[in-house]
Amino acid sequence: MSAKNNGVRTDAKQQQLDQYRTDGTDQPMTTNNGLKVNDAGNSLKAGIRGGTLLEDFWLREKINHFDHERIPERIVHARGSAAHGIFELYEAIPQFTKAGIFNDTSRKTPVFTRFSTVAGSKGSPDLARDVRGFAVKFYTEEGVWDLVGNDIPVFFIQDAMKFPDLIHSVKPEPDREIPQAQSAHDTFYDWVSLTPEALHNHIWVMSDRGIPRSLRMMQGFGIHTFRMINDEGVAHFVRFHWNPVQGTHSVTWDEAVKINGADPDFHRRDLWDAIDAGQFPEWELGLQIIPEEDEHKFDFDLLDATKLIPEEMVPLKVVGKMTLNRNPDNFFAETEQVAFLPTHMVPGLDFSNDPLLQGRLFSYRDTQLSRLGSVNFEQLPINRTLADAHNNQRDGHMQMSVPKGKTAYFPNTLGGGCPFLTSMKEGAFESYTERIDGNKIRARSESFVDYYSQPALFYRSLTDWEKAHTADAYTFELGKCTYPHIQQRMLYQISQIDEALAQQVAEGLGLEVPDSVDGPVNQAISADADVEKMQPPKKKIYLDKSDALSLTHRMGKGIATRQIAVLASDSFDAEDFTAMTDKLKAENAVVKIVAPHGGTITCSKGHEHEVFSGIMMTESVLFDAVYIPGGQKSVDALLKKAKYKKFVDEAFMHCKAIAVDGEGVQLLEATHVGEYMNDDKAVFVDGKPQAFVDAIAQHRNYDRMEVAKMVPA
Ligand code: HDE
Repeated sequence: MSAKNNGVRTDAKQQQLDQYRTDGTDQPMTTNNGLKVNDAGNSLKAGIRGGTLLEDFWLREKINHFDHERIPERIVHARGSAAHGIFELYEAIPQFTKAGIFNDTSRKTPVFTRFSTVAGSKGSPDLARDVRGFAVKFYTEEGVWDLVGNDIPVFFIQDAMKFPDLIHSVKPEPDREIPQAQSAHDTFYDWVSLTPEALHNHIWVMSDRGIPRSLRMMQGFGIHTFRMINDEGVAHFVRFHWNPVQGTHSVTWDEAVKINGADPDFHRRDLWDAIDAGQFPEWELGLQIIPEEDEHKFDFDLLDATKLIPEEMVPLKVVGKMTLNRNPDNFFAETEQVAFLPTHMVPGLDFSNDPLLQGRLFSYRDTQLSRLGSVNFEQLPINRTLADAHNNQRDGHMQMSVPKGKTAYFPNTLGGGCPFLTSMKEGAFESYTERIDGNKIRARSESFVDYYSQPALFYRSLTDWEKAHTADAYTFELGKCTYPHIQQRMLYQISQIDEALAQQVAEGLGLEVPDSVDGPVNQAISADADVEKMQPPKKKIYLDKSDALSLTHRMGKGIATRQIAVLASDSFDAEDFTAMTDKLKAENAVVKIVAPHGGTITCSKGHEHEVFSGIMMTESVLFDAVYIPGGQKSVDALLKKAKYKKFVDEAFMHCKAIAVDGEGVQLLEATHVGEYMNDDKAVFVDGKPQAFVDAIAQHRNYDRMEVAKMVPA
């Protein structure tokens, strides 16, 4: 029983799980039946040029297995990447919860975390403008706890009933099956413009948050309000936040579009490479804890998943840290077969009545049955609990355990009353005893009817460059819509968030912002709804700004894992190069030489240096910053290839840090950067390694944004 095994260390348990990892090194090839085989390339034939024999069980097993290699991809979140790691607790919080994971600071709880995009298929590019999934499986000693969240703190809808409509509208349109992994099309905006509850999540996606620099540089949120319950049965509401130690950063839309072509696996590769290099990504877990009695003290409903709780109103209590430190051994067995379920809960935590969460509690087990094909999916190695599991569930496809004994029912005497029941004091899961007093009703609470206050708060909290990117994104997306009535209705909805924003977008589209729309602003909730009551009231301003919402306040620490392109050719100046790259490497940045050709180049001291990529095989958008060492011969070679100028211009246009030493400045002078380099706080002539490092740590110099628009890259 799990209660008895709670003392077992997870490391030993982890080894138990690892027995399922196989390794063919030094092993003979066999059939699935274990027969050694001597040929992997020829079928069994009647004569050397004759027909293939049905008898060839080895051929049939191999082809038959291949024919069945795919399982249905996830309906949403199909494209994903994952890693193993641990969660460590800084401080026990027994006053809030009895959950073991939040009480024992000596534990290193294993985790498996999968990041994903929502809309695209499994093979879609990583830099789609989208919400990102952020799902964490904690293998706790009391059982698996899945915190299945996103990188944006609010969701599109308030009630599970609308989820299929949301997803059908954003997925490729069903007649032509286009566009792939894009929200920029008619059906999506038809739906959003009629569903103002979606506007808050939507403005986050239109902001830089929709195109993260790295999966390692995203926040994560449980979104819903959950409950924590302590030993005395006292409950607190809680919201979960993951904050990346490396800061929260994004790319620009122009980069996103180009990265999708240059390296569609950019995020997946970045996560893998960082872990492979020992630069383990870390997130701190913060809790917003609210006493039950404060449930109604806010200007919004805590059960509404389209509302965030500003950190200025309920500060985060940081309680622990997740470190991802091991890449999966096998994508399919782990990342594809992992099954997250919001119903995977542990004692001391519980759900709230958020109607979106309540719907999810049904959906995920259901979806696993169709994806993984068996009720026994929790027995797959990646899904197994570290706590022992015993019950009277039996049989089904692919039963992997061999239950012993005569009894598969309860109560029994023939099985000695086992598996036996455990009391709550002994660690059994306990649902919070919540008093419910109400009518059975299919309706939306009026406390959910406020659609513009929080998108407006979000927009007000952005800096000018974030606002400008957001306006550009709306313009791009609506520009892809072909029905003027959808564009107009959307413009009206945006104007309710912020008039100036709507004007800007309208200008880009060559349209006017309408003063009103035909019919109710909020439609299609229910034919019997009191439509008047469901129309948005006046915007509330309970906070002027929330700094926590702007990326400028989420810079993080250092430049570890930042990709620095060194543009150089033979005879580059070894001294400049060494001074700069030693500094960058000391900060754990990744230095990559981009030369006119692959292979190696030789520096002024005659040493050979490995080239990361020839200039024609890479793009500036794949790097965070650019360095050009001196050396006349080297710079002359760079000046002969137009792609180098494009590389530098693009880095400048994307507001990245650029440093040059000695003759390297000639390349800048040959580009548009030359015109502006003396006034730019992130362009450094004559090295200045420390200043360069500091500028990279600031991610981008967005003060340059207006100037950069003049660069035709
Ligand atoms: Fe999901 N969601 N979802 N979702 N979701 C799935 O489950 C669903 C929602 C989220 O890496 C599916 O195993 C419904 C909110 C993530 O494997 C499916 C509703 C949040 C992942 C499903 C929601 C999420 C999923 C598809 C409305 C953030 C990927 C495959 C009631 C808090 C997990 C699967 C992974 C996956 C249904 C709303 C996050 C179909 C019905 C809100 C991160 O079951």
